[in-house]
Amino acid sequence: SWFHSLQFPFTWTDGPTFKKIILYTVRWILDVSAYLKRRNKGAEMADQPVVGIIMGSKSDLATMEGCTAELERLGVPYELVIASAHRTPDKVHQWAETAADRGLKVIIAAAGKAAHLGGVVAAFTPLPVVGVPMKTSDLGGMDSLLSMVQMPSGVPVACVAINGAKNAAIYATQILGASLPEYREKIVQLKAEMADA
Ligand code: RP5
Repeated sequence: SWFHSLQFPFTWTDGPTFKKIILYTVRWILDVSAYLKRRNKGAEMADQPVVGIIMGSKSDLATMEGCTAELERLGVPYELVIASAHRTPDKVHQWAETAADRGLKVIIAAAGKAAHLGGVVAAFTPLPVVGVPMKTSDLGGMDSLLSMVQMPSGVPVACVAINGAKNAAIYATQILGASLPEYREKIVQLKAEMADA
């Protein structure tokens, strides 16, 4: 081969040993650069939100902290926006329409009363939408629950319990875990912890 035909005029070591030194050095450089590439890619992925949380009002935030806390515990990067389907419809439209291209994989939509936010978001994105019906003062959240769960055929919104913020986080992670082993592993761990408790 071209490598074996190289001539080594050096006197401090014989040809074969010198070739080995070069070979090991080149291999080492390639290994280190591959490792650095993997590490940088990992860092980029870690920063990239994969779950998008949207909620209709600031008043939903306290409840939805149960969702963000669980996503953080599970190591799932997320982005969060407050936008209302009836008060700021353009903002909802723009956010939902660009969600998939921004790298999001699942959407969690929290809203109360005539809770149409999840359905509106689902209309603008191919991503799966999980709704969290907020507990309300007048009807206890039954209004939010029925609004979300009764989506007409063709535009589904999955729905957790009234104020089921934590379950929405776990469910979103399970959706991610269907194709990404690192998230599936988080759910396996979570289940093992629950069994131990
Ligand atoms: C919905 O109406 C929100 O999602 C919230 O749950 C409910 C009440 O909103 P605020 O009047 O507290 O802003 O849009």
